[in-house]
Amino acid sequence: MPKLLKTQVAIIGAGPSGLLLGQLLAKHGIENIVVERQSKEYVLSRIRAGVLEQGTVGLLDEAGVGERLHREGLIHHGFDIAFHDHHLHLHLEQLTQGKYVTVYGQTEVTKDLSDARQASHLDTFYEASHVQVSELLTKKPLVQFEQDHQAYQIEADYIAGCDGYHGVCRASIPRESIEEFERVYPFGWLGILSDTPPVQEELLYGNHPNGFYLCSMRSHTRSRYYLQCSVDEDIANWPDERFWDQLQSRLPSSISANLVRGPSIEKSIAPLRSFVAEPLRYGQMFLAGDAGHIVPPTGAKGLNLAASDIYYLSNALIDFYRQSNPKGLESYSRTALQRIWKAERFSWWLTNMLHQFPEKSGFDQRIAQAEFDYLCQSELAQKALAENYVGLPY
Ligand code: RFL
Ligand code: PHB
Repeated sequence: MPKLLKTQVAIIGAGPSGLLLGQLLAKHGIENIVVERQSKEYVLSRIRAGVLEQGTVGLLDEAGVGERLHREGLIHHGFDIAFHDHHLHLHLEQLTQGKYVTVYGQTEVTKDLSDARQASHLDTFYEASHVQVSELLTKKPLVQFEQDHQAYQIEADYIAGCDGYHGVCRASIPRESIEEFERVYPFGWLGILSDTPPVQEELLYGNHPNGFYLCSMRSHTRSRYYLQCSVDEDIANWPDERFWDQLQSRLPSSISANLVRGPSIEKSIAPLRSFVAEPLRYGQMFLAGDAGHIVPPTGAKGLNLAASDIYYLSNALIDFYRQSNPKGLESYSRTALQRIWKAERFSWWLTNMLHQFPEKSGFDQRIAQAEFDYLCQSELAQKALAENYVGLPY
């Protein structure tokens, strides 16, 4: 017999979307249960995003988890783009009237949220198997799962599908009730993390004839680097020395001498895709974060979009429970999608300018070069890039 549980909002997924939603709802006295397929250790070991918009930081503050972020996060007032050997500095503060980004790993964001959830004794089921959502068009949607050979059934008012791109929530929506838009890129990012000082103080995105590269960081002593690689690349072919040699050869000559090599403490390949599902609601279930959309990481928008979805969804649920006002829930999908598509456009555009496309003609390469030249010469073009990079308003 399944154990029967009741809650107001059942949240599927304990990534940043699910945990942030749970925390914001709990602050307003709204009951929620989180169900996660993986173990807590696995979730907390994933290395992903690194750049937070001010809106994301504000939400984390509101959720009560901003203390360590403000202590350890690095404020970045700008970043660089290199195109072959040409170099452009984007001064975010000047271009956006005072805005900036914070470099603080998604791993740390997830840890802070997870610690706060544990401290508040909120129900969280890790290592849940056979997770299913059903009765979505009724007033009492259900979540069923197993944990430690015990079956559970949660009866909720709403389900929040925060279970990422490969989750069960979007997959449970009948095909005729959802439309999907997708672009898959013919390359991936090979990333390494190493306990070495970053090659420079701010981030550097570069396009080199051998492919894209990104120099990022987690702290003054921990670097995160990425190289464009082919989608079917075998990571076994990338011993550390090959990675460092390749990165060094792609860096502008003025910078490459500063590269400090060291053993990698993590190495992984991520495919790149643009994807949006519409609408982000099916009956009593809402999709948020990567469950509803994916951007290539070039614009650092994935985690930040997840946060803006949660901003709209948490406020909609709070209005519903506190003031019986369903308007936010009714408009959630439309409102969130407007911001999502703008971030999709930006990430697609930056990806196109900064990567080598194997199938692209000489014409396309000249266009990418012209895009970069225009950016170097036009303050208006730089302002548009900076405005998107620091995050469009909610
Ligand atoms: P997540 O983080 O994928 O979490 C979903 C959770 O749901 C669980 N799950 C299930 N749980 C229960 N039942 C099921 N059937 C389930 N199926 C899945 C999963 O185990 C997981 O724990 O989605 P969420 O919370 O929406 O968060 C999205 C972000 O993780 C993602 O957008 C970012 O990491 C993207 N991203 C970046 N975003 C930025 O804003 N700035 C960046 O600098 C940035 N860099 C990146 C990135 C993503 C990358 N990769 C690996 C794709 C760099 C990389 C390399
Ligand atoms: C990262 O530090 O992992 C990172 C930074 C900027 C991006 C993508 C990833 O655009």
